[in-house]
Amino acid sequence: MKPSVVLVNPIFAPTQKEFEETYVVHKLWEANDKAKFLAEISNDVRVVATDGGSGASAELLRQLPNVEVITVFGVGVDAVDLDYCKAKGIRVGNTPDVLSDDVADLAVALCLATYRQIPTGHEYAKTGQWETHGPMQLTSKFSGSRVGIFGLGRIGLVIARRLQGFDCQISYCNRNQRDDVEYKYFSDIREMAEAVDCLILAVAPTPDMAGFVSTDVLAALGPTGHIVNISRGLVIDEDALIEALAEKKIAGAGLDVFANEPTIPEALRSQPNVVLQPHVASGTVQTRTAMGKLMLKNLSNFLNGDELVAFVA
Ligand code: 8YV
Repeated sequence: MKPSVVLVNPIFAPTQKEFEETYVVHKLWEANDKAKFLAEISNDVRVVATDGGSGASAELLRQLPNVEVITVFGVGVDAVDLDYCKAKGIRVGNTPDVLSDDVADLAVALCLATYRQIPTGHEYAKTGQWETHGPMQLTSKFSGSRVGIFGLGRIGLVIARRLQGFDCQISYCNRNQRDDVEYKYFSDIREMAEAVDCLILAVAPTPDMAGFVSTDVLAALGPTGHIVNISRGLVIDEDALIEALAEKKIAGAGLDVFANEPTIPEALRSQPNVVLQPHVASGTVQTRTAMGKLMLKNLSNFLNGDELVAFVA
C-alpha cells in the first residue's frame, strides 16, 4: 500500500506530480473543515510534506499523532515547530545547498537594484521620461562598499564569495565566530550595522528572532545605509523599517521576504526607496527541480529506513 502524505500547500508542480504518483496525497489546503479532514485520515498518515512558508505547526501535528517525518520544500524550517518534533521524535528533512546559488544571486541583485535604483531606471526609460525630462537622477555606488552579513551560514558564505568580486569589505554577525573565514566578526548586530553601508540578512531564523532588526539597528545603519533581506520577514520589525524608510533614517531596502506573506503593507509598497520581490530567491526552474528531487529523496530514504540526505531534526 502506498504511504499516506498530508501535503500542507501546493508545491512546485513537477514535484507535486511525483508525490501524487508515488504516495496517497491528502491536500490540506483544499479542505474546508481541516480538523474533520485530518481526523478522517490521521491513523494512516506518517508523513507531512510542506514548504518553508507554511511549515508544520504543533496544532497541525497534534492532529496527526502518527506522523514520523516532515519533508520540507525549502531550507528554512522556522515555520516547523521543531520543539514539538524533537519532543515526539519526528524527523525533519529540508533542502539546503541546492538553493544557495540562486538565493545568493538574488541577494546580490537586490543590492545592485537598490543602490542603482534599477526599477526606477527601468520605469524612467520605459515611460519615455528620459526623452521628456532628461537624464535620470544619479544613484549610489555599490562596488567597494562595506557589507555586513547577518548569518554567515551556507547561503551567507555564497553571498560573501560573490561580493568579493565587487571588492566589498565584508563583515558578518553570527552567534559564534567562524575559524574558516577572514571576514571581520561582530557578535552584535547593532555594532555591525553601525560599521557597514549595507546589511544583508541571510540568517536561518528561529521564531525568537522576531523583530531582531529593530529601530535601533536601523538607526545604527544610518541615512546612507541599505538593508537587503533574503532570510525571513520576521527578522525585521516591519513597522520600524517602514518608519525608517519614510523618514529617510536609512537610504533603501531590497526585500524578498515579508512578515505576513503574501501581503505586503501598503506603507511599504508605496516607498520609493525599496525594491520588492515576491519571495522568489530560490525561484528558478533549475533550483526548484533540484529542491524537489532532494525533498523526494529525503522521504524515500526515510521510508526505506535509510538516513535522510538533509535534515534539521
Ligand atoms: C521557498 C524558502 O520559497 O527555502 C526556503 O526556506 O523560503 C524558499 O526556498 C519556499 O519554501 C518554496 O515555496
